[in-house]
Amino acid sequence: MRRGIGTTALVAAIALAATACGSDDGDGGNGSGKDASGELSGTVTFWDTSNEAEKGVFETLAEDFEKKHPKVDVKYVNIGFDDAQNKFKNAANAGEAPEVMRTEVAWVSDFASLQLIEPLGDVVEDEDDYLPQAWGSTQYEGETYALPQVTDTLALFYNKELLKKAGVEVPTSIEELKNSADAIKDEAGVTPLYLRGDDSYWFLPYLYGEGGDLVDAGAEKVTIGDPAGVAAFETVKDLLDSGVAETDLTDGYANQERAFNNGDVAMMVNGPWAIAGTLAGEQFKDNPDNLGVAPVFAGSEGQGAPQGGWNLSVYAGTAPENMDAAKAFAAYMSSPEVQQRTTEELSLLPTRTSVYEVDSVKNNQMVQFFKPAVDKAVQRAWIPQAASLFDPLNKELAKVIKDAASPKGAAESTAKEYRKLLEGWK
Ligand code: TXT
Repeated sequence: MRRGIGTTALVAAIALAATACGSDDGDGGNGSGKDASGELSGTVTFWDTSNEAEKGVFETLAEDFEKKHPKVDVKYVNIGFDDAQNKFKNAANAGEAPEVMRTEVAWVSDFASLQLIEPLGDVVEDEDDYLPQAWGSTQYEGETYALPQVTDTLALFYNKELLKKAGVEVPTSIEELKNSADAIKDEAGVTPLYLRGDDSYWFLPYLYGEGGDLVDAGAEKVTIGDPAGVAAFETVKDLLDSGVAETDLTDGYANQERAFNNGDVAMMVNGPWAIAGTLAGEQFKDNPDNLGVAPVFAGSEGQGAPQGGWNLSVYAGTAPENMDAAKAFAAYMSSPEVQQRTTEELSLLPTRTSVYEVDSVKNNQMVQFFKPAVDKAVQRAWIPQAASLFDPLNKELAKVIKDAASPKGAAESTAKEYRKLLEGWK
């Protein structure tokens, strides 16, 4: 298998550095991570957060690294997404974190600010091959702390047959969604949209659609409490109260996937990580062309979807004899060859410009949709608190859905919690 340029250059650089260090024992005597022949060696535990549909591919990729480096033992552990951020922090504070961690874009600055992950500026040989928006999430205080793996955003997944049965077009705005709702309910006999009520990441397109955002990091200003924030909560409440959308306050991801895959709803908002699971669903497994993907509908002030994605970071407490192998593994999982495989096998979006030039990637229908979408995804504030902004927002969104808070009250309460998290922000 052809190694990616990045990987070859990296492994050569590490081997050269090791030789320069005069390390030839490989048993960690002077922390080289090289055996007598200069071959990479060591043990790397990799905590992977990929989902059920993805994890088989990521485990195989980890095994393939061992085939390239027989003296490296990679221990693949799938830990799922839900509480992975806390799990890593707790493990790191106990000195037991994995050498390599699949790190969500909002976790890098958090882990780096706590000095839990290793600077990786010496590892990268081809920084200019990364998409700027993906690279941006790896930076903290001018240093590189992670290597990009996949980038993503939210989009509108729709069931072509159900919309055709209703005689409606794919809605490009919330107004069009509302205007087509009766036809979808009456002619196709399903709820038009599943709206995630238990995860406020899915609230962001409604906020961006009203011209708002959670914060203005440049101005160190909390903005969720502004009129756009109120309007976004009002939009969500209106869609649910009018029956245009349905939701759940728990298990939203699974409920959304089941409702859409079974044809109980015509549309859902989701990302590239959901493609594999959706195409295995009852409505699409025998007819993949029945799945359509379009930009998330616009609001009254514009259209927008958030940037998400995943990087690889290396635990700062990695034993010296394992550090070279950990860095080489992180670089491999961020390499062109691995990114090409995760697109070919899972339709995930690469973070490297060079990979988009490969025919199998260029011709992937989901890439053809999602690449323009990620190129215009709304950049988020990669501040250490970025991840923590969702907990208060989740609580207020649930209150609005349960009629336990007004849209205005929810927006103001969220803003108040943010000002506690972001000391000194206006
Ligand atoms: C804890 C944020 C977005 C995809 C697989 O892994 C909380 O539980 C925080 O970061 C957003 O970017 C996108 O790729 C797929 O492979 C605990 O109780 C925390 O995670 C996230 O920042 C993601 O970019 C994978 O692709 C607190 O004490 C926080 N959780 C945001 O998370 C996208 O992530 C796929 O990921 C603790 C959480 O809020 C997240 O949305 C994600 O979809 C993944 O499965 C301390 O504060 C509540 C929220 O969902 C969206 O789900 C998930 O499907 C924070």
